[in-house]
Amino acid sequence: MNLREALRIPSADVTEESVYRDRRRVLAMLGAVPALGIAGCSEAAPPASTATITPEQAKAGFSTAEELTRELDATTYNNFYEFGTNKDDPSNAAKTLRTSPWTVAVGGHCAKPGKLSLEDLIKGLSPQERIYRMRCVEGWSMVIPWLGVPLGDALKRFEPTSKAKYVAFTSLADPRQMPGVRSPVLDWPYREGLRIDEAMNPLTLLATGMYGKTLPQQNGAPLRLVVPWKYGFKGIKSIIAITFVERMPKTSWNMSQASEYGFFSNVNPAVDHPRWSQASERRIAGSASKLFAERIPTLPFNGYAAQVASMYAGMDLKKWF
Ligand SMILES: Nc1nc2c(c(=O)[nH]1)N[C@H]1C(S)=C(S)[C@@H](COP(=O)(O)O)O[C@H]1N2
Ligand SMILES: [Mo]
Repeated sequence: MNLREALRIPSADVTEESVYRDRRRVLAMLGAVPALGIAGCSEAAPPASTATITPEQAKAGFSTAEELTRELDATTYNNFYEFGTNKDDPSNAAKTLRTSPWTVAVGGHCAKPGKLSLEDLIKGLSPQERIYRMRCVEGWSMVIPWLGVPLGDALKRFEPTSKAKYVAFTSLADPRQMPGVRSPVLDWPYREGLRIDEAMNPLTLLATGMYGKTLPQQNGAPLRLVVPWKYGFKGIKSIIAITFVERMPKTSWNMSQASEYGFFSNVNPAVDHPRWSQASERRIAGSASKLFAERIPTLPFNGYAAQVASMYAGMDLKKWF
């Protein structure tokens, strides 16, 4: 009998947030080790619970005691335009995305480029749970428990050279599996990028799971980026290529509307989107209804200023929005 059976945890069904919370409490008592949410090792869910955040975790920004978004909301209210532009399109259409085998090409300015399986990309790195706020540029936010590895730990192994000033990311764009890619809503494939120091920041996560389980397709399985101090669109999903580059890479939303979506896109209540205010957000958490969730003030760098503001010292954040 494995741990999952012992705890009578259903493996297939969508677990409600309350069940997840209970399970984490039980696992915390058992002292279970955190596991990456990848196929085959998902039975040991992470031990951390919001009740047991250490002062160190809180200081690092790795966790928060804020109310979690319900798993059902985080997995049915999505932006993943490769599967359509409505919030429920990804959860309805992405189940057919084949996430295994999955290969990631890592190249550009580095000493050890390579094409690796997802398993090899993260092999030997210590899996972590991070409970992060996620603020979408559209004005809503969630609190999501992710599983993954720090991006910097994964990137260091490729030995980026001094020419690696930025990191570019590319999503899969397969029209046979992704119906949205057949429409020119964006210039496919979806592309994103970070400055190298942002990529190496301890908060930046390469996620393979959420809510103690493997990442669902609609949330960017099997591998997506999570950069909690930036608007959600920087968190590129279903990554197939990571490239070390010298110049600021082209990014999908900036290419589509440069006046509305900057390269940096740090969450900033003082810089409004040209078509709406960014001063507050609808927090989708707990039993709050998605469309009428309470508005709360948006914080600079999404509340991670203590951890990241120093990277932007001396920069005009209105100009570099
Ligand atoms: N490839 C790809 N990545 C993407 C998107 C997308 O359309 N395609 N949408 C982005 C946006 S706008 C947001 S807010 C987050 C949403 O992540 P979630 O659905 O897991 O909450 O994914 C981001 N990553
Ligand atoms: Mo977003």
